[in-house]
This record gives sequence, structure tokens and C-alpha cells, in this order.
Amino acid sequence: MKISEEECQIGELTDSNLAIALRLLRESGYVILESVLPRNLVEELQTAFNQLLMPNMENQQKDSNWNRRGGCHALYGMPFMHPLVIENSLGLQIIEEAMGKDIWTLLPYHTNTTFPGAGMQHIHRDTQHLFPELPYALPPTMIILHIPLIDFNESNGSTQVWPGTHLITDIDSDASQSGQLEERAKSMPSARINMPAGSLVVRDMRVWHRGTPNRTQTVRTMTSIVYFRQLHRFPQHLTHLASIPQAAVDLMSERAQHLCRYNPIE
Ligand SMILES: O=C(O)CCC(=O)C(=O)O
Repeated sequence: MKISEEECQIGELTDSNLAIALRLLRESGYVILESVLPRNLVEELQTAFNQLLMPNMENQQKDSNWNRRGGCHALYGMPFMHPLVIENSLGLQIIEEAMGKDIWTLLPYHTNTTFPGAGMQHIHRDTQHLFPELPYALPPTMIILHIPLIDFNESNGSTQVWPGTHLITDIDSDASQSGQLEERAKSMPSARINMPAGSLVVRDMRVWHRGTPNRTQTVRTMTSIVYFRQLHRFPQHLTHLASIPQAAVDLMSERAQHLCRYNPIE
């Protein structure tokens, strides 16, 4: 969906656009806000990430089995830690409405990158239902926020999604391995997430999706930050969390620090 210049400037959707975004997220499982980040920031991020991705590119050339898709972790400095990336208020406005204000995330965030020559990915969902034994879908508890750093189109591997599949419950959790999703998806409508660089994608992580071939000579990258609903007072099951350097914490606002509250600080 397109939002106004003013909404981009103040970082807040109007009530009516927020309602549309939430409806799309609820019914389709994802919503796209087109071209919301400033061009110069997107270019700066793209250059910085392409430098980080260079070693992966080199591995890819050495290893013929490398499937030419992957990514890297962001660094704890600028431009990676820019507030429009790690605490984008338009994205968070939607996510907080969907999962409550007490959401959290983990750093470092990562990218989904498709290198030139990448083929088709298998169809999958990134997370299962919270209660997979129940025959109905609960509201989301994990939402991913992507920012494309290049225009996404059908030539460079824009993501393919099956709208509404976050609500499907009658399929095994290992279905992506067994090819069941591929089989079932054949008779279902899908869409390509073609969008300008600097858009925001807010996606329920249960939606079926896949990366598609990159037939260009250009690296296709999007940033990916996962937000979680607070289900318990403390996520005890999370161990080996990366430590954030104090210097990076100093770059973060109070809000960003609160969002990343489970990362230890070194
Ligand atoms: O890179 C893409 O287009 C999609 C990849 C993805 O979302 C995934 O691997 O979970």
C-alpha cells in the first residue's frame, strides 16, 4: 500500500491506513508499505551490506554447491543501527497493534540475500503455529520486518508468497521437507513481492513463501528483523544470545534498548 509523505515524515500511519495495514496482515498475512525510507539511507545501507556480503560471494564462486542464497549479520554501528531500520516506527506501529506493546527482538539482525544465479527456494513457513494441534489459527506471535535495499522484481528474485496461508492449520510441521506445501500450493493463488527499495514488508512468519531465482548480475538483499510477542516474563529457553557492545547500546534510543532487552551487554 502507498502511504502519504506526511506519514513517512512523522513515522506514523493515520488511523485509516493503520486499519488497512492490520486488515491486510490479518487476512493476507503480510502488508507492504511502499518506499518509506529515504533513498540516500537505502543506498548507504546497500553499499555497507554489499561490502559485508563480499566474502559470501567469494565462497559462492569457490563452492559449486553453494545455493547462492544466504545473507549476513548486520554490524553494531552505523548505518546498520539506524533507527529507521532497528526501530522503524511505521513497522512497529503495525506490529504493536498486532502483538501488543511488549514485543521484543534480538540483535544482530540479518539479511536475506539472493546472489546472482540463485535458483528457486523450497516453499516454507518460518515458524509453526503456537498450538499446532488446534484446528484454528491464533493471532501472530512472530512477525518479520523486511526492508529491501534494491528494487525487487521478477528478474532479481522477489519473494513469492501465498496470501492467507498463515491461517492454514491442517498440514504437518515438517511439510516443507516432504514437499506437501509444494503440492498443495499448486492450486492456490500466489503473489510476488515486487516493490521499490526502501519499502517495508511486515509479514506473519507463518505465511508460506519462497525465494525465487535471481537472473540478474546484481545482489538482491533485504534486511530482516524478527519481532516476538512477549509470551512469558523471560524467554528462559533462549541461551547463547549475542552480546551487544556498550558502544552500540550508546547508539540506541531507550525504545531500541527496551526492544533488545534480552541481548546481554558486554
Ligand atoms: O529471500 C527471499 O526472498 C525469501 C527468503 C526467506 O524469507 C526465507 O528463507 O525464509
